[in-house]
Amino acid sequence: MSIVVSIPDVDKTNWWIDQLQALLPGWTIHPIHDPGDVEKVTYAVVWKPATGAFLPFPNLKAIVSLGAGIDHVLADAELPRQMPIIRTVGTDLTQRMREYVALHVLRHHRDMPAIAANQRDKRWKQLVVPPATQRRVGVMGLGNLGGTAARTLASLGFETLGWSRTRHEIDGVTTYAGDGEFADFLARCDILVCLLPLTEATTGILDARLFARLPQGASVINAGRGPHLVEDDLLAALDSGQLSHATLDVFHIEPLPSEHPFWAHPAITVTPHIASLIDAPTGSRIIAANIERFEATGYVEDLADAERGY
Ligand code: NDP
Ligand code: OXD
Repeated sequence: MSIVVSIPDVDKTNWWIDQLQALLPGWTIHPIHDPGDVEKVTYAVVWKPATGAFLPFPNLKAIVSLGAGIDHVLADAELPRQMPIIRTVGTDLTQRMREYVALHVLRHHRDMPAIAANQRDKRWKQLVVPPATQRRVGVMGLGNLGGTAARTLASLGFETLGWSRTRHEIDGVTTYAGDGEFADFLARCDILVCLLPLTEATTGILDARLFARLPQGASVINAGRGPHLVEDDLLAALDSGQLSHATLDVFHIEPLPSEHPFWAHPAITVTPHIASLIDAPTGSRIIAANIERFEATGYVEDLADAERGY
């Protein structure tokens, strides 16, 4: 019985292999490029696997995504059909994301980019902002991460809204569902947070049409996936003043190329896909438990729905 691990960063691969091996002593764990007996490989733990990465393993039972998103697995055109995909989620991931969302929503709410610019110019200017109770924050995606982020924002006093594909009920959050309620939701978002999975339906969702539906001067935080955003539409909306600021954690190309205009844009904050970055000791505990449970029962709660795309 063996497990292969595939992560683009070699140092990280070794870190994860060591952690997983300590937790799964009955298994042999290999890097995917040196898998040992391919017949024995029954699980693959992966982040952004190469196209065709799973083809050498005829007895694979499941793929484990080293994260909540599975878009990087579904991107493989040669992915074996009907292969179960297990997400790696848990309270550490949701805790980190709620911290990130609270930090950046508060930063936009309290106009910190303008205050920081004033400090650079040694300008003493008291900006008056409304209290959180008069600031409307909308969260796109109300799953593990978006649902927790919305609850956190509501607990900070924000007028909190949430939008998802199917209807959700969350205390203190006004919820909207489906395409039919999308425009009403957007019209009420002074700050918009994207925590959607990347699917056919959500690719390019953060575009000129969406920005035009937000109140003028709104700001946007994208911690979902880079391809949710149409980059030129964002630059145009910032130039025209329709948007005041954007905080972006995820990008079409990661790492963000050094010549990319986002790096130096005064109204864009770039963070390097760290909104909720799971560490190997924590993630390995979740993955080991999921592999053991899947091995024993053929089921885990964190199974993704590949047809749905998340
Ligand atoms: P979940 O699967 O738990 O939740 C996804 C949510 O998005 C659900 O509420 C779902 O609606 C909603 N949704 C999906 N498609 C649509 C649609 N077409 N229209 C409206 N709503 C839709 O995912 P998580 O919360 O665990 O993670 C969300 C994403 O966050 C991940 O896929 C990943 O891309 C990103 N992520 C980013 C990280 C970072 O560090 N930047 C870290 C981890 C994840 P419904 O509930 O009705 O099904
Ligand atoms: C994830 C991520 O999907 O880190 O977990 O982006």
